[in-house]
Amino acid sequence: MNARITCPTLATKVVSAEEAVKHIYPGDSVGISGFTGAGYPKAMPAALAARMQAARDRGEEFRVALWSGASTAPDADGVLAAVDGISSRLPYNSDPVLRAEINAGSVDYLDAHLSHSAQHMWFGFYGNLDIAVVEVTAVLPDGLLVPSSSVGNNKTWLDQADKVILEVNHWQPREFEGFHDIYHRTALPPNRLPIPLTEPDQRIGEPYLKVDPAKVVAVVETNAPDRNSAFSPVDEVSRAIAEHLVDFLRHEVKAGRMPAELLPIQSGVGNVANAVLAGLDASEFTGLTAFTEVIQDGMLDLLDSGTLRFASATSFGLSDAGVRRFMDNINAYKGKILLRSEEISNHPELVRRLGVIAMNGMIEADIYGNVNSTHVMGSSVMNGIGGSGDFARNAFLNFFVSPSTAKGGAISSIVPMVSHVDHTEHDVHVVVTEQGLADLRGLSPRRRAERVIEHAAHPKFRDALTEYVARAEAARPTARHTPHLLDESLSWHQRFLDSGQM
Ligand code: 0RQ
Repeated sequence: MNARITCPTLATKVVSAEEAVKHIYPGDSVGISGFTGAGYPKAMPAALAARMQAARDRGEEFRVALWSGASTAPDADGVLAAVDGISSRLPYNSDPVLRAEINAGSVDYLDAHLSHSAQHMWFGFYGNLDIAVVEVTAVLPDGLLVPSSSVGNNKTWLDQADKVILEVNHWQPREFEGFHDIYHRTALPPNRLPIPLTEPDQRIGEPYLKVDPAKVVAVVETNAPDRNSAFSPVDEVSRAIAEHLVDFLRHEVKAGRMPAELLPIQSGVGNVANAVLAGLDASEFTGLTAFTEVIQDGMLDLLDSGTLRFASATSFGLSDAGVRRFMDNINAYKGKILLRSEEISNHPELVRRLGVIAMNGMIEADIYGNVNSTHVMGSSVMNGIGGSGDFARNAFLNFFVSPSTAKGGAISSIVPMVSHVDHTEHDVHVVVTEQGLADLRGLSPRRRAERVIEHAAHPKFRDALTEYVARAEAARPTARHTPHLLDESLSWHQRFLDSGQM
């Protein structure tokens, strides 16, 4: 028997991807594994895309609703989007082909808080899940599943789907067994109990995923790598952002608001977030923990240097070099990393209890502290809210980071009014750009505006922002709590659309 598939019942179900894909029909809801380019099915998406193309060649429609943990990769979202095979998508996407289809209006995108996606499935808000396609590392004799490089929503998809296709990926290290903590006690209101996690490194579940073998219609073997994109090298701007942020953490420790080893950190996706991790690594901080979503290259650096002693997440988001480094030293990382379901890694109850320090990228912030993480010029989605809302709203302290300008200086990331709101002024604590850091805690809207303009806006746009507030205050003496000129508040965005310059 195959060393990776030692369950007699499931071993009899091994077939080719071309055979397995016959279980997926037009109009199905398909729940796939995958989170930031890790742990997504490697063979089934291409086989499904080929089946869709063949149907299209016969003049038949073949699209599916695609659900995942978060983003996947060109050989999952990408191949399906290329044949226009996705009718709707949740809860997060970063694939450029699919993004273009969403922004062209041909795909319905449900951009959801990641902590909500599993529970909304359980609540029945998304309808029936016809089939789950989940990558695993191995199938054990009793049918237990060793998860692979991400957990995401796999537990929920396996529990809830009518049918299941397993992909056993021989490329994933067999040593993954023991890297996961799967909490199987999901309960629905009014029967929910507290989740018994009080430390980032605590195990509250089991190392395995479970599936009813009767639901498994096929097992497919693969041997293919995860595909994550590489990060841009840390530049001057992101280094300055990281320095402001790390300095502020020092200040908070000195002020007695957090311990010397900080509180558990969460770091979002993107180049700037990765640079912030590099900034922490270069600092004197040591013995930190992470309660986060993604282990990116920067997190491995922190673990290697001892800056970080433990990381809880739901996925790896490593570059090719990062994957090699992890694989070569996998046993040294055992006990320092745990991957959990995203309903646990991002759970508001746990983020609040642990007092997480949340650090996430943004597209833009406004002078009053509202943050847009997802939309360019109000209408085009970039990636999605991901876990940023789960962490930001419930964090002990949150940071939103971005260069103060975009597109070569044509766009100010600090605007009179954000063109889309993901995180409201009530949620946002600290806005950081390369210009400086605006600590908005405990401030009224007008005081926040002063601080954001002075500390975060690019000098080129500062006067115009200050003047905007002054004119707004003068215009309506009885409306000075959050002064706005409604006919002008989004004029910066319109000017960019009209002229290419804010
Ligand atoms: O686009 O590459 O086409 O030029 O946005 O910008 O500066 O490289 O920043 O890689 O850190 O990503 C918010 C997108 C930032 C990310 C975002 C354009 C800019 C460029 C990227 P181009 P940068 P980063 C947990 C947390 C939401 C999800 C989240 C993100 C591109 O952090 O997706 O936080 N966050 N999840 O040119 C127009 C502006 C712009 C702008 C930047 N003001 N106007 N375009 N850009 N600012 C992880 C998960 O949940 C999985």
